[in-house]
Amino acid sequence: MKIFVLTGAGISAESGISTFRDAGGLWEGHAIEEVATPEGFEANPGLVYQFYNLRRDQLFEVEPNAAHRALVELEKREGVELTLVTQNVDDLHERAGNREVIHMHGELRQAKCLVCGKSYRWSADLGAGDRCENCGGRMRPDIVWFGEMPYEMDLIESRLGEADLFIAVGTSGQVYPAAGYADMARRRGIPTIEFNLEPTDQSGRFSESICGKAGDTLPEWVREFEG
Ligand code: BJW
Ligand code: ZN
Repeated sequence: MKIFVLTGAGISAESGISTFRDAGGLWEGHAIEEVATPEGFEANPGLVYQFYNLRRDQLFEVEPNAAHRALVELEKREGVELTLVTQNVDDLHERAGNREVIHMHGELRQAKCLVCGKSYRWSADLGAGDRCENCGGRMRPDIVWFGEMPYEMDLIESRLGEADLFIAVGTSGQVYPAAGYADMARRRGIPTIEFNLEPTDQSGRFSESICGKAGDTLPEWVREFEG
C-alpha cells in the first residue's frame, strides 16, 4: 500500500518546537511574514539571520518524539511504501530514522547561495559575512519563504497521484500548496486521515479526523494499522 504522509509543525510540538499559528503567530513581536519572506530578508537581514540561527541552535536541544518514531515504524511495515513530505524545517524525521524525507519548505541545517543557488550543510551561525565557496556570493537560510516555489513539487505531485492513503499530521492547512493536497487526494477517491490536536477549519476535507496529541494518537493508529 502506498501511503502519503504530510507533516506540519504540530508533529514537532511535543519535542518542544513552537508551531506557527499559536500564540498570535508572532516571534518576539514580529509577524511570520517579516521573517519568512524575501522582502523581510531584504529589509532586515540581521533579524532574519538571527531568527533562523536561534532555531538552528534549538535543534541541538530537541529530540524526535513518539509521533516521529511511529512514522519510522510505518515505513518499515511489510507492504507499505511510504512517501514522507514535511513542511517542517527541523531534522527530527531524519533523526528518528525515516529513510526518505522530502522537505518541501527547506531545512534549517542547510544554507543557500543568493547568487548561484548552491546549497550547503550548515551547522554554525549564518550571517552577512558568510560567502559561497563556489562563487563568493552572499548566503541565506535554505528556507522556502512566502512567494517562493516549494521544493520537489513534481516528485510530490507524482507520489500523491499514485497514493492509496493520504495522512496529514499536525498541520493547520493554511499554507498552500501543501494545504491543497488533502483535496487532491480526496478528488482521487482515496481515504484521507487528519491527526491534529483539535478539529481544524480544514477537517471537512478529510474522511476521518483523529483528535489528540500526535504523540499519542499516531503510535496507536500505526499499531492497529493492518494495511
Ligand atoms: C498538533 C499538536 C500535537 C499542535 N499533535 N497536532 C492566497 C490564497 C492561496 C495561496 C496564497 C494566497 N496568498 C499567498 C499565497 C501563497 C502562500 C500561502 O499559502 N499563503 C497563505 C498564508 C494564504 N504560499 C506560498 O507563498 C508558498 N509558495 C507558493 O505558493 O509558491 C507558488 C508560487 C511562487 C512564485 C510565484 C507564483 C507561485 C510558499 C510557502 C512557504 C511557507 N513557509 C513557512 C515559513 C518557512 C519555514 C520556517 O521559517 O520555519 O513554512 S510558513 C510556515 O507555515 C512554515 C510551515 O511549514 C507552514 C505551515 O504551517 P503548519 O506546519 O501547518 O503549522 P501551523 O502552526 O499553522 O499548524 C500547526 C498545527 O498543529 C495546528 O493545527 C495545531 O492544532 C496542530 N498541533 N500541537 C497534533 N501535539
Ligand atoms: Zn554561489
